[in-house]
Amino acid sequence: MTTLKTASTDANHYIQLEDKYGAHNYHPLPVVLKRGEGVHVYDVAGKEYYDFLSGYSAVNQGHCHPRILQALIEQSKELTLTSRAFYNNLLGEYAQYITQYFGYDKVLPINTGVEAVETAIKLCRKWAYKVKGISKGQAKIVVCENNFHGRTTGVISFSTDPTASNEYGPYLPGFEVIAYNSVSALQRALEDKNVCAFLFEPIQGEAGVVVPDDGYYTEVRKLCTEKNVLMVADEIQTGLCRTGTPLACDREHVRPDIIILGKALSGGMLPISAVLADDEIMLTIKPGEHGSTYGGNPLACKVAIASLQVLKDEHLAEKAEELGIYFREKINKLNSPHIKTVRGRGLLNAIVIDHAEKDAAWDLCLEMMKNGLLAKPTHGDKIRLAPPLIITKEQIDEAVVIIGKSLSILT
Ligand code: IF1
Repeated sequence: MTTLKTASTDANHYIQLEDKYGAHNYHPLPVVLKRGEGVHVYDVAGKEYYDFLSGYSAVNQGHCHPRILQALIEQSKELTLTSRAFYNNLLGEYAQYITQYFGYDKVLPINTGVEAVETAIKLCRKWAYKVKGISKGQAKIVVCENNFHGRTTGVISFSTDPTASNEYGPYLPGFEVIAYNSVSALQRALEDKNVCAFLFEPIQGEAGVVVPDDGYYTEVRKLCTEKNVLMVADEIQTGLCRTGTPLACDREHVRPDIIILGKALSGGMLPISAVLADDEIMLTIKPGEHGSTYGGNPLACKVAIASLQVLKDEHLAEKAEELGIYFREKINKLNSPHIKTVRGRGLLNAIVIDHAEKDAAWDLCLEMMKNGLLAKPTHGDKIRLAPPLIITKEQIDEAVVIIGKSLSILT
């Protein structure tokens, strides 16, 4: 009988356990976290850190937000899972709340972000055949270079990142890759009558927080409308106030045909994702044609309502917009020769490191960790900097001091 060792303050104990018994599908920073509260996380030795990754934008509301936690605790004592074989007293209320919150007819509740992306792909194909009238099996979806939409074999089939897709073939057909932020490339792609949808990230997160030109969403909307092609916004990372507006597409007052949400929809409590669309699209899937064991479970419904209420009641979109501008100004004022640029919208930002040493970004993250701030490089020379949206101006000041101090290791 294996006995769980008593809690240790020795980080190596936990790192070695994970190394021995866990798959090696990540390369984490050497820090072992035990507690989170608001913008801070604490390691097993009790050291405090600013969390500038926020669970990849899943804890926009801050770690263990009391109001979301209360919803989780209360509902977990009542009923956590019914499956969709039966109705429950929360799914209808949640569906009404979230559809009115974002202004769509219906929601399809699911669990992880990539499941929601897969669901959106299935909806686009159903709509292609049953509404647009594309020949069965011929529907095409246009996607962008350097996309990241999750890691199922279907979704990595249209990834352009070899690390995410190599040696996972054979791949799902029916996708065309075009340049991101290129209206002309989209225009050309939509000449193909078999195209049913354009799936894109309003800001490319994994690619290193790549922000498209102002007006891109407006142009995409116009082209998709003209060509009767569904505009599908993956707002899993950019949505829920992260980029300074409730949805990133709100910045241009553009309404996609399908919105995909995840991550902060639960405030980091458990996997909750959702696909929002109007009836013409959503009702192309009939009973029994799609589903999931946990999709729409009452615990997720309760937690998601609380998570959405917190975003609104605490004005987190406005805060992200104001503090994002402040943060980028403060980073620029560091005038570091090793920061090529800082870019982003709201509190989804990244710095691009300029240094001959290829591991410079990683080394900087290790130094920031020592100085009490956690962030991680993406694609080599970019470091995503995305704290919970509840951060204060004073805490940003402290964080920028840590970043500035840590940059000194890059001689
Ligand atoms: C990892 C980052 C990556 C996403 C968008 C769908 C999904 C994600 C725009 C899938 C997930 C996570 C996954 C995580 C690292 C992180 C990430 F950009 F957020 F940093 F990878 F690009 N659409 N993003 O960002 O959602 O199934 O994970 O719930 O896989 O390493 P999921």
